[in-house]
Amino acid sequence: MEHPSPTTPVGRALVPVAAGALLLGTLATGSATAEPSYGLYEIDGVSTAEERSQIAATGVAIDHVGDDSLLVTGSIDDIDELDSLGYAAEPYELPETLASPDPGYTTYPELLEIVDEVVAEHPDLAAKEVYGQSYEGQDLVAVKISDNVSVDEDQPEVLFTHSQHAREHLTVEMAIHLMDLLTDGYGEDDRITELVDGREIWILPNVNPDGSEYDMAGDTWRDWRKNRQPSEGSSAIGTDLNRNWAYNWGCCGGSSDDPESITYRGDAAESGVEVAAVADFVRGRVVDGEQQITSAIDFHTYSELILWPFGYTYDQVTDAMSREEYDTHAALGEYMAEANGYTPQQSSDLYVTDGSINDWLWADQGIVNFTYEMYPKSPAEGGFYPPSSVIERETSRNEEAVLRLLDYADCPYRIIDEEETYCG
Ligand code: 0X9
Ligand code: CA
Ligand code: ZN
Repeated sequence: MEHPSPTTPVGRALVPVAAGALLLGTLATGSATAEPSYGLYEIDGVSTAEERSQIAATGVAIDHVGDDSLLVTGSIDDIDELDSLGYAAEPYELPETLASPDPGYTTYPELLEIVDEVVAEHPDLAAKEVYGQSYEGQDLVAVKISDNVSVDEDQPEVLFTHSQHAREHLTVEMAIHLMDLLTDGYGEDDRITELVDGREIWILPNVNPDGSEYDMAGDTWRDWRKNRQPSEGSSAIGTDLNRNWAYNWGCCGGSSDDPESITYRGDAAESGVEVAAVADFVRGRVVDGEQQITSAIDFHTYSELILWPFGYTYDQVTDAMSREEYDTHAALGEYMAEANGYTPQQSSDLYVTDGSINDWLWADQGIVNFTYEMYPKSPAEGGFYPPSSVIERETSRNEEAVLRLLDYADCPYRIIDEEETYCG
């Protein structure tokens, strides 16, 4: 069933729409419809991770952490709950430069064409694998990049996942940039040639195509985060895929059990069809009892951060994360951050989340892994919707950082000089 767009059609991509109009239009639809209405709010006087986690536990998404303030996306109900906790949230207007859907960003049909082109141009280096279907039945595609790409060679594997969150379109551009870098750079650049020869690289360029398409399909961006799957017993649409992973799912107040919430964790762990498909794909990389993927990055926007597990707890060391394992994540995260200028930290330093991909990839699969929160650093630079003119600069910016992860993929523990213990 289709629901009317909350905003007045003004002509796709031609007429920039002021952010205030978007916000008011969104709020005006009320909270009882099947399309929950989310708004952007600022909360002042918040400076600790504990306060931020308490705020996130109401079901809002924390979009940005400032020195003494927060930006959140949430429903009116969430804002009422925050008010009763003593947090005053004020509607926040994005800068006027926020554009309506910008044709410089790649749509899902365009992405599928690009994937086919890359594979056609580099048949020995790049291969496409359909690893499942989205809720709406679109193909979910993975691109493998390696020498002898059609053979499953015994080489360390690296995973890049993109666009769990629909509105984080710059992450899809990052995937395209990596595909081009690793294929066009092969035979041109010695380091890239060696890495493509010695690794098997999996790029999942958009794990939430239904959400992306929905976010782009209106006359203004829709600020959509979740997938497009209905929930049991509710007319609300969408699961926050990065709260739906099967490690300590829903454990710790880091997600919402309300289908209307923008951080809804889903009806059960892996109930999100796209999460189940990616999780099956990852489990499928276990060969002879050994997970082939050693390291991974999950790309998000925004705030310019490199984050590592765990997100469900503030503790660094747990039964599932030894001191050396933690130190490996921190050292690799810091080493990559030197290259791109992002801020490295444990993900719960920001706020507690549960059911995130980071926690599952590490605790369930033993994969050393990171979340990148890409450009911009602040909402004033466009938040989730920077102009497409930044794409080339902000994707190139991560080349060296990504190559550093690929360098260490033979044995991430090498970065703390523990390759003999862990990889010997
Ligand atoms: O909340 C998320 O899922 C990620 N941020 S976003 O603004 N892209 O939605 C951050 C995930 C990393 N985990 C934690 N911060 N715990
Ligand atoms: Ca190979
Ligand atoms: Zn995200």
